[in-house]
Amino acid sequence: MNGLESLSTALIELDEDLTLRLTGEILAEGEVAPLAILQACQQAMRVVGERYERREYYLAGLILAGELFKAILDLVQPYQEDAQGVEHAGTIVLGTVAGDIHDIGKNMFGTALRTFGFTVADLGVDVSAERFLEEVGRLHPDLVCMSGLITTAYHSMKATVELLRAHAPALRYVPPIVLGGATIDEEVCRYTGADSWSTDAMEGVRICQRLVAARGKRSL
Ligand code: B12
Repeated sequence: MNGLESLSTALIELDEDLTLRLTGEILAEGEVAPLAILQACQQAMRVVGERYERREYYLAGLILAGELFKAILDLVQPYQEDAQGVEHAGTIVLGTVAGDIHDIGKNMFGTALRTFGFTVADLGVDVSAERFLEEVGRLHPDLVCMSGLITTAYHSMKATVELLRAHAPALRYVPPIVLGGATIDEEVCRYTGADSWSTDAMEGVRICQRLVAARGKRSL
């Protein structure tokens, strides 16, 4: 088993000490890109979720997995490139939608966006459609990005898309809307009426870059 596989197994087994020790060792060796570590851990989180679904893990397992992933992020962050010298790529309003408090993936995506020069207004979690509308009206961003992982989130996303579009005349411009989070797919995207979606932070950044390029970026 290579280092990443061992790390993934340790995270799936919720072995706190081993997970943090292996993360530290892999980072110190410097042979694996920080992003690859996070991608492996993201896959491991899916397995934790599946075990929860099969009732092999309980809520405490989800909570511990979340805490472990945050600790891994803290260890990996200093090794990631920062945005120094990167040209302003556009402005994004980001949030986890109403009824949903999952924020690990949203925060990772926000960090990736900033690394590539985007200015991100992160509204946090459990963000109502009205709050999104308020911030879009205030900031006139290039894009709106919504994160959500539970079924309830799909309805909140749809309600937010509809509210923003209903206010198109007052806003003058409704920016493209991008969805993300482990359980989002094409069907959810179609249901909500959003413009694009991804379950991967880096792919999400590329989608945002393409959408901004298609129209030309705006400044705050
Ligand atoms: C950790 C976790 C929790 C933690 C969250 C801690 C936190 N601060 O976020 C806690 C314990 C709080 C939790 C609670 C619950 N959870 Co939970 N949770 C998970 C778990 C295991 C991992 C989520 C995670 O952090 N993944 C790692 C991150 C990095 O991945 P990610 O979120 O997908 O993000 C990546 C991409 O999607 C992308 N991305 C993220 N956002 C965006 C946005 C845009 C625009 C773009 C482009 C990209 C993008 O970038 C990230 C990096 O690549 C998932 C399982 C899974 N499949 O992921 C279940 C899961 C999401 N949870 C689930 C459930 C059921 C719950 C609860 C209802 C449990 C309960 N009975 O209370 C509650 C809901 C609480 C609520 N109201 O929100 C289910 C949802 C099923 C469903 N379809 O409804 C899942 C899928 C588990 C399962 N398989 O059953 N959970």
